[in-house]
Amino acid sequence: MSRILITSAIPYINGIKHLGNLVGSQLPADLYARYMRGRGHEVLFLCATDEHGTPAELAAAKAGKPVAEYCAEMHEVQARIAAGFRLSFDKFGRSSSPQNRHLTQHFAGKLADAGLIREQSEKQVYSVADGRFLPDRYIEGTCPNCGYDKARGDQCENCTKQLDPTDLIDPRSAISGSTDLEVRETKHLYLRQSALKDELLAWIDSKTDWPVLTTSIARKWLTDGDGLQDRGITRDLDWGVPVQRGEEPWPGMEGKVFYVWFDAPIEYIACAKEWADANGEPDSAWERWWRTEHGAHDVRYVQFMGKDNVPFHTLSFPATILGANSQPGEDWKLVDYIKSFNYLTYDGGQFSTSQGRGVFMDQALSILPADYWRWWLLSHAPETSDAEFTWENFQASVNKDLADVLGNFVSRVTKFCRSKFGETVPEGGSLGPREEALIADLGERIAAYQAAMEAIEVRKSAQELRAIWVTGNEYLQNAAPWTVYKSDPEAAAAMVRLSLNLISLYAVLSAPFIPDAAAKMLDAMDDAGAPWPDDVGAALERLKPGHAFTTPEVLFAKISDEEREEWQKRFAGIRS
Ligand code: B3M
Ligand code: ZN
Repeated sequence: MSRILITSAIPYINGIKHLGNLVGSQLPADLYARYMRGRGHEVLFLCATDEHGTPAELAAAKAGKPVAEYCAEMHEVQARIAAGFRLSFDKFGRSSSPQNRHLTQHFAGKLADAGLIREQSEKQVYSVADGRFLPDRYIEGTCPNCGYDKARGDQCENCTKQLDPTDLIDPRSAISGSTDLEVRETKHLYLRQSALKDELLAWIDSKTDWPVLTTSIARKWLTDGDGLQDRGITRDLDWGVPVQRGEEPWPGMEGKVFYVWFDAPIEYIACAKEWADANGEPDSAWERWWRTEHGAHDVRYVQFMGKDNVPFHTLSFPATILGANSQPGEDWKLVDYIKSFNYLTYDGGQFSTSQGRGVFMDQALSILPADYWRWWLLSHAPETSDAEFTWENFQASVNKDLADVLGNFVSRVTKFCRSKFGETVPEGGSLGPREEALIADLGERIAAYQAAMEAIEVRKSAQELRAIWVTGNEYLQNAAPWTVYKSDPEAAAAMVRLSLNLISLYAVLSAPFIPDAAAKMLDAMDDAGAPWPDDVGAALERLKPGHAFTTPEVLFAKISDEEREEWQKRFAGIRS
């Protein structure tokens, strides 16, 4: 048994995420967490809301609410929707927590002690019309790197380059659209990332097993052009973690806060403390996950994120960790594996939060149960390239994979058994060559499924799982117990017994993808707690003759053409 720490990129607080966000971080992280728990490993799965910075301020202003109140409400909304999608976080924390404030100030203090923070007087954009400095996202303009004309002050979402607001060409205020902008003097803290460039490059170079998507983005910003630049880590905002040097005030920095991208990844750590605190556990309970000298040396730490978040996780956050670790007594864990994703597109265009285009998490759950979405999204995860959501494809996958293959198997077996033998596992008969072949085949397929899951190859895992379902269907089709029953009821009983056991086995294997259906299947089989089928033969003899079951309701309803067309229309426009 090993210990696995899993984090998903923490979603911004400023609204409900769309399915593209979900499939790029939280959902595959959940798949992996559920799988690893299923294999008996000790897992700590953390996520949180990312509550600071301009996105939160802007959204609160739009909602006409004080920002703290807005964040508290939206955190509850996001937590409820996450629960609806069965995201099995051990803790869904908040980056505005006292724990994160404390840790963020702690890291800044250690980085300063290490000589990795410098002060810089700089000229910053001030909007005369808005009466305030315009940091980050309050400014839009043209990217100096790729020419994209809607680049934000913190990053260009087109080419992923990290930017500073003054880098933008033709800047305008995102609040008022005003171009009446002046440059005024203000003082900020900079993280000297450039001093860590060689260390970071060596670290990335050592990650030969990482997805190319992850390492290529990291290498690009480490080696391209002027390479890794120092980053401003403070802002002239009210909402955020107040700038302090550990417990001490930071002279000259009064009234400023840390930049949201400085404190957000530190929330991965703070979230573990939030988790321990909520359970009344001492610090040692979370430190054994995060501090190498406190027991975390053998923890495997895996992060999940969309490709636009990769630079912050391969450069900025590791710079924070490496820099702090140069100080005595600091022993923070670096990530061991970063799984990143391309984008999911929607019906020929982009999903867009700002434009309200696509299907959002709450809307998805309002029309169909979580499992339907989980299955489609994970089996079409944008791993090696972007993937497209279309309603036709969604309908086809749900109807074929879930209803025709898995659902149909469960329904046929249980109904046939009920009609011929009653709702108990029948006795008599024995396994023949066909069953031996099935067991051997399943053994190989399950090994392939496990290998894909361990490698976090999400699409491939889904294909392997589907192949396992198909194998059972084919067995049933060829064995045809309904025909055999007429001449040899004992032989038919053995086939049905094996098939009923197969339902439990399918439930256990499928639970990481479709947890609700898996729970229903185990419930029907009265087999909650069925273990991972390390030995397929033994797993298929677990439910003994005489064991009672119930015939489940339809597991997956098919999506009709009328429904598909109706949803296609309903979600064609822009969310208001
Ligand atoms: N909140 C971006 C996002 O929601 C950002 C991720 C932070 S991870 C530390 O996609
Ligand atoms: Zn760009």
